Amino acid sequence: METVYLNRNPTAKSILELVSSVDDEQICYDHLAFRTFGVNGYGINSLASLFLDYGYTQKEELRFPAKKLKALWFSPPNSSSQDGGSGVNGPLPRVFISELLVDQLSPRAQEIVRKYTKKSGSGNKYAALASALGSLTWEKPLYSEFQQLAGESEYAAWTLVNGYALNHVTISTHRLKSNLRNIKSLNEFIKKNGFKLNSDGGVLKGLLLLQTCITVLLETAPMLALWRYKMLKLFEKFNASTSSISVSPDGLLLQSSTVADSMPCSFSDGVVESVPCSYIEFAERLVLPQYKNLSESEIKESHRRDGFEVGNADKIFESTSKEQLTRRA
Ligand code: OOG
Ligand code: NI
Repeated sequence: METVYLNRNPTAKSILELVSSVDDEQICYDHLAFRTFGVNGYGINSLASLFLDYGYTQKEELRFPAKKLKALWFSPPNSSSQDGGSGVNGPLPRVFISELLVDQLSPRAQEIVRKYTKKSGSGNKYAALASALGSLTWEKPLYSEFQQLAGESEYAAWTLVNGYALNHVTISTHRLKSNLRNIKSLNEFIKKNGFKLNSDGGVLKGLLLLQTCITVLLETAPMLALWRYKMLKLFEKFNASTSSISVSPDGLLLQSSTVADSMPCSFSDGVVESVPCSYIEFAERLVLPQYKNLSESEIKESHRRDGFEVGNADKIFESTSKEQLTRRA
């Protein structure tokens, strides 16, 4: 799966090379992520079964009502045999799999998704194999069908042309050794080298900040200390958002991602058009408050913030959106 991903996504490949040119010891993957159609047995479970059979454990569910998505994440079995290598040869990553709630789409969009999953035969049984081979388990669609889906759900259009391909790998920044272990420094480094990061509209966020400041001011007007504290927190969060980093409400999970690469796709009607492929993500998991007195050398992955966050993920999904792909750097 990683080989297919690196061959198709020059940005992800270059960034991994760039990071290892500075931090040559080991690059650990925090997680791997996949997208699926939640219909006729083609959903999360079609891919999850392989990981479950190899000892992964199912964890929390995440819901994205506006995007009509649901996701599950899986934690890896404890294994120390692989701890020395890089990438897929390193410590086992978490796995994040989402599915489109196809029943909630318009009849026309449902028709397209159901048409291709039906044509796939028993493709869902070989989801992981298809991902590793880089093949779709259904035929290439018509360009008009791709466009129709894209108008309603960019996730649906992405999945129709990319199938079970790895959607992204995530570099675990806190497990790096150089100053890139700080996600902020890593982001600056990536931007300095000419790569574009996924960012959510800065201007809108600015207005939102102003509005929130006024609300907080009104709420806490007689309590100066509290007001100062709340403002400080607000600005911290705002700074993170304008530098493309998503922060979980507890402040312990920090994530950012690149904008997806594009590839020409030959549709079944002969049209060749560029479509979004995959991107690369960065995650920094901070040490949980109850372990903050441990020394640097004592801190293990299990002492850090685990899991995923709906707010962060909601933004990361946009890494393959047209808005991000066509945005000026
Ligand atoms: C997954 C987006 C969410 C995360 O780490 O929260 C995500 C996707 O784009 O399919 O990767
Ligand atoms: Ni991710």
